[in-house]
Amino acid sequence: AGLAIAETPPLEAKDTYRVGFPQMESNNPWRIAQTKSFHDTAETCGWDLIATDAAGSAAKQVADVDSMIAQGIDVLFLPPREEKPLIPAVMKAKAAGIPTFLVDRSVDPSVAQAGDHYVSFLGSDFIEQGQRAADWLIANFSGEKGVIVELEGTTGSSPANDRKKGFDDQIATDDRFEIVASQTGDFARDLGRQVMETLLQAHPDVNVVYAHNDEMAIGAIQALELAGRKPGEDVIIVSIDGTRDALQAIIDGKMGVTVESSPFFGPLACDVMKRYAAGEEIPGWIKVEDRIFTKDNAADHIDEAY
Ligand code: GYE
Repeated sequence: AGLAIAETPPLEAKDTYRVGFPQMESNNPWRIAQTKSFHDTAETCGWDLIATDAAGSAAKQVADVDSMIAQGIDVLFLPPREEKPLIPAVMKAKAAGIPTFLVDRSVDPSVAQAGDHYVSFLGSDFIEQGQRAADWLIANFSGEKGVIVELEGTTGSSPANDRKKGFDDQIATDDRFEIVASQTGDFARDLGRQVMETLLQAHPDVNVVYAHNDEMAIGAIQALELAGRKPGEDVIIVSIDGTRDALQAIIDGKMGVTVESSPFFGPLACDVMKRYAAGEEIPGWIKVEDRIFTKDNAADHIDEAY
C-alpha cells in the first residue's frame, strides 16, 4: 500500500482574494484590535474581506464559516473560539477546497492537523506564556507563602488550556506557592471581576492573582480595590496580553507583569497567504514571538498599545 499524502487545498496566485475572517466576539480590546488589523491589511493586501462577529457563540462562528463558504471565499483565516466545536468549520472549508489558516487560537490536534485539515496555525506558544508568567512570579515574589487565585480564559479554548498548563506546571516547582482556586472568567473583564469578588470571600488570604488575560486581570483589580485590598502592594497581579489598560496598571503600580500576546495578525496573514499562493511550503505552526512588559518598559510601549 502506498503512503496517504495529506494535502491542503491549493491557492491560486492572483491580485485580489476574497478572504473570510469570522471573528468570535468583539467584547474586548484585544478582539477589536485584531479585527481592525484584518481590515487595515485588506487595503494593502488586495483582500475583498468578509468579516463577521459570532458574539461569543461557537455555533454562530461555525454558521458564519458556512455562509462564507457559500459566498465563495478563496481563503479562510479562522480564530476558533473553542478547540472542539470549531472542528466542523475546518472540515467543511477543506471539503469545499478552501485553504484555512488558524489565527491566534488552535483546534483539537487529535482531530485536525496542520498540513492536512488546515494549512498552518499562526499564533503564540501559550504554554510558554504561562511558564513565563510563573517565572516572573517566582523571581519577584518576596513573601513567605504565595496564595494564588487563577482566572481561566474561555473553557475549551486553546489559550485557556495551555496558559493553565504552562503556569501550573511551572509554579508547582516552587513550594512557596499554592493555587487555592482556578475558575473561568471567559476572558472577559466583567466576569473576571465577578468571579474575583466571589473567590475573595472564600479565600481572603489570597496574595497573588494569575489571570489568563488582561481584561480579567483588570476586572480582578476592580474587585480587589472594592474589597479594600491594594493590588500591586498586598496582591501581586500577573497576566497575559499587553493591552493599554494593563500597561497603564503596571505604570500605576497595580499590576506586576503582562506577557505579550499580540492581536496584530493582519500583516502576518497577508505574508503567509502570499507565500502559500506562490507554492512555498508553509510550516504547520508559525510561532509569534512575544515580549514581556513590566515596570521597566511599560511606559515605552503604552503609545503603541490598544
Ligand atoms: O489573549 C485574549 C483573547 O486567543 C490569544 O483571546 C487570544 C486570546 C487573548 O480574548 O485576550
